[in-house]
Amino acid sequence: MKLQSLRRAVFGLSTAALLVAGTAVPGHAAGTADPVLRDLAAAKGVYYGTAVTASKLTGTYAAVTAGQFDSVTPGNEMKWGSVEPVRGDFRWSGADAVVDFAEANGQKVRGHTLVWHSQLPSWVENGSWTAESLRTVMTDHIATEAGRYKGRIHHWDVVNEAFEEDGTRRPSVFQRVVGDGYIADAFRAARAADPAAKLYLNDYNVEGINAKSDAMYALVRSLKAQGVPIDGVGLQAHLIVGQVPSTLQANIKRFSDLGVDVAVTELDIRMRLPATEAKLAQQKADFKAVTQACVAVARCTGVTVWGFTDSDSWIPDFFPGEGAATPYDEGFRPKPAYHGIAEALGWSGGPGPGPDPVGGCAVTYAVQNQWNGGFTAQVTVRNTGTAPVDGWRVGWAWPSGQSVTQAWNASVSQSGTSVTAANLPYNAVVAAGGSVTFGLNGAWSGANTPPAAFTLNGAACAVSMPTAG
Ligand code: 9MR
Repeated sequence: MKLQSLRRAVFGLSTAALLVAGTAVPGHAAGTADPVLRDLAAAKGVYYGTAVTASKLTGTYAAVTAGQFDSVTPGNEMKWGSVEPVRGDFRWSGADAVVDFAEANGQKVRGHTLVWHSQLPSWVENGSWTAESLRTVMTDHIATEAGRYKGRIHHWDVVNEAFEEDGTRRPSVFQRVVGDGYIADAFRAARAADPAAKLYLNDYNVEGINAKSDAMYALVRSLKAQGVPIDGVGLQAHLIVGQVPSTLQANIKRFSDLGVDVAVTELDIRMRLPATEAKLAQQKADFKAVTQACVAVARCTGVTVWGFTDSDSWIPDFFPGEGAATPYDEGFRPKPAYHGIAEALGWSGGPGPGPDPVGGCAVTYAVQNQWNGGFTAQVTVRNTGTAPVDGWRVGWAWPSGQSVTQAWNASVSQSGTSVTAANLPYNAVVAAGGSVTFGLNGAWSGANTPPAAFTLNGAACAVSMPTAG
């Protein structure tokens, strides 16, 4: 079915991005045998997710998000400050866009986050509240937001970052005004709003066994004893290269032994720039170790990376001089970390030694005819590598909601906005330096923006547009 072929079409997207960017990055072999993380994860009984930025969900960014991951977390779009910056003034478009994208691509959504001291609107932070009035504002917010997405969210981060490093409660406005009980109140409100969602307590620097995770452990035990509906603990995992806590797996295990699920919710592993081969190799081992620790414990449900590409990471802004914290580089090329994740998920076809395979492709996309609601396009794919291609799949994402209605000289399928065109028996082989052309009719409305990016057997192609629009 189509999703499967979409995933096949986008794996390893990055190799030939070197044609576009013009620079090769050492040690990043991304051959056409690159694995699909979401399929590997599913076979291990976990999910593999990424945080996303709603406004970036087009082109290659959308194709990799849909192709590689089976869960998405809106990086910012569901935070209180995003959805209700002014009391009673709701802005759902970003959050809606992420949920719609996920559903179109067969992905789950981690809702992030209902109650947090940060990115909190000033009307909440600075309101003059009594314990009762702030509790009501908080539970109303939960009812509104979790209610809006009822049945469409697999995990909610109900309360985020409730602790200080020494294990005392963070003095957020909720803690100061409502008191210790705000956390139980928040979980009860979330359960009432969306009974199907698994409800998580999420925090950072709680990956290993330490004072902060001890406090979280004690709280979870006490909430469970009181019958408060908590289902899981989120370990954010904003880590530093070479510093994966040695007690990570034991910590996951002790929480799971309390009767809650555990998820790694915001994994990134930063380094001081520039990235070197040695640091990238260590980072590979670190992503692999974190993923393995989750796979090893039955109640660890999955891992989410906090941005899959270095071009969409919070690290350089918050830690000057540091970065390169995600599994794909800024040009969407998989880094060794990506293969480390795949290996932890059971993949054994790692790239061999030596340089990237010589290969590449160049796509010409021409709209030959366009009328109200319809168009005809011709796609020519040139094999710019030095070896013939035997069997091809060309992938792209429509930027403005187009759909394929008919195709010739290729077998075309579409899932959500993502399209895969595969060879027919008579045109499977494309000689080195040769090309293949296929055509399609499509439907459009509003705009008929040409695709910005194409892949050939998972590798990105150079693109030219002789007849845009
Ligand atoms: O990724 C988010 C970034 O775009 C925001 O600027 C930042 C503001 O605090 O929040 C980032 O996400 C945070 C997440 O919501 C909670 N854990 C820490 C993450 C990194 O700051």
